[in-house]
Amino acid sequence: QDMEKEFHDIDNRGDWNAVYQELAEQGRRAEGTCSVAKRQENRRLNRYRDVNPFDESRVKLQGVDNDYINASLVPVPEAGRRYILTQGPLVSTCGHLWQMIWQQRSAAIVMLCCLLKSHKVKCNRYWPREPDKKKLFREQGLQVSLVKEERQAAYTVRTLQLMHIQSQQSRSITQFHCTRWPDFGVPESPDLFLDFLFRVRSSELLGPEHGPAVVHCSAGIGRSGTFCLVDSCLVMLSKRGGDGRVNVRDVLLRMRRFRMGLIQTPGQLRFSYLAILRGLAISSSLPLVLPSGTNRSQEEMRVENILNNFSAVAAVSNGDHRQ
Ligand code: PTR
Ligand code: PTR
Ligand code: PTR
Repeated sequence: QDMEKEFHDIDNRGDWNAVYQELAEQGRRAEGTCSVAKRQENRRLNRYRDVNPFDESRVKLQGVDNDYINASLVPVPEAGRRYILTQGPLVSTCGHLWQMIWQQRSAAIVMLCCLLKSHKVKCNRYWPREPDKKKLFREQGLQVSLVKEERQAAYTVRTLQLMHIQSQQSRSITQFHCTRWPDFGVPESPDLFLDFLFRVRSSELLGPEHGPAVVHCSAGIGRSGTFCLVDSCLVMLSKRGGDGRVNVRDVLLRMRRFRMGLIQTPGQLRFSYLAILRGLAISSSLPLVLPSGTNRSQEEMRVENILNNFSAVAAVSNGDHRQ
């Protein structure tokens, strides 16, 4: 496998820092504008001043005066995946998060951070703690209740019920909460991470018959980017069969066209390779959710456009790289 060789080469050269910095630089050169995120009235809706959705790929709330939420739609067509990456909500944006989940018809939430770290709030709790306590989001006309909670050593799975009050319609939303992954860090081992990833996948909620899964950590870039990169690369490899290849760096750069800063450290990049290699070795025996036929919507054409623009940029920077 090319990827395995690439991994060991970089390891032997002790070069992850340089590889990561170069990728980050290439990513930054291709970044879009974030003018809506930076508007005065939206500043308080961002957890971090320096982590914003691009105008082109931000998810818009519907039917409201201000459609802004710090969330980006990240499609990976080669894997048949679409994710919404978003920040851990603030007290004032929990209702927006649920509104987005309702409107985008998402069925899964992948949460990769804890609520607190060293007494600092990293994400506001947007779900009720106990089954008999419902959380009401009056402004959005939505109500959330906890149906079931299953605790494992490294993650918790919660079944939540999201109700649209006016229509009395309810949907089940599954939240997969990974509880042992510090910001700017990596999970304890690839196997522990894959255990979580395969649990998420076996729910089949990442598939194209549902709205995009909502993936978040605190800023919605470092850990969320790592999760989505590993998931996508593993799907691509399984679709391509035994000796298929995937260029991890290219996949990441493409994803970074839709949300800035995906993967935040050299260690997270190295961990992604490790998890993909390890996942490849064990995935043959596990069910993967394969995408079925895709319908070309207007949105897909838009995505293709963004990617085409990107290819031009990537071609230039890859050229630089080979010299
Ligand atoms: N840099 C953030 C901002 O732009 O508002 C502020 C921030 C504060 C970011 C704390 C991260 C923080 O947590 P930690 O230091 O644990 O990463
Ligand atoms: N956010 C609710 C409202 O807007 O009315 C209030 C609320 C908050 C209700 C939290 C329940 C809550 O659940 P818990 O007590 O478990 O935090
Ligand atoms: N300015 C913040 C900082 O650098 O601390 C932004 C930030 C915070 C970026 C957390 C990434 C973070 O990690 P994650 O995306 O995994 O929550």
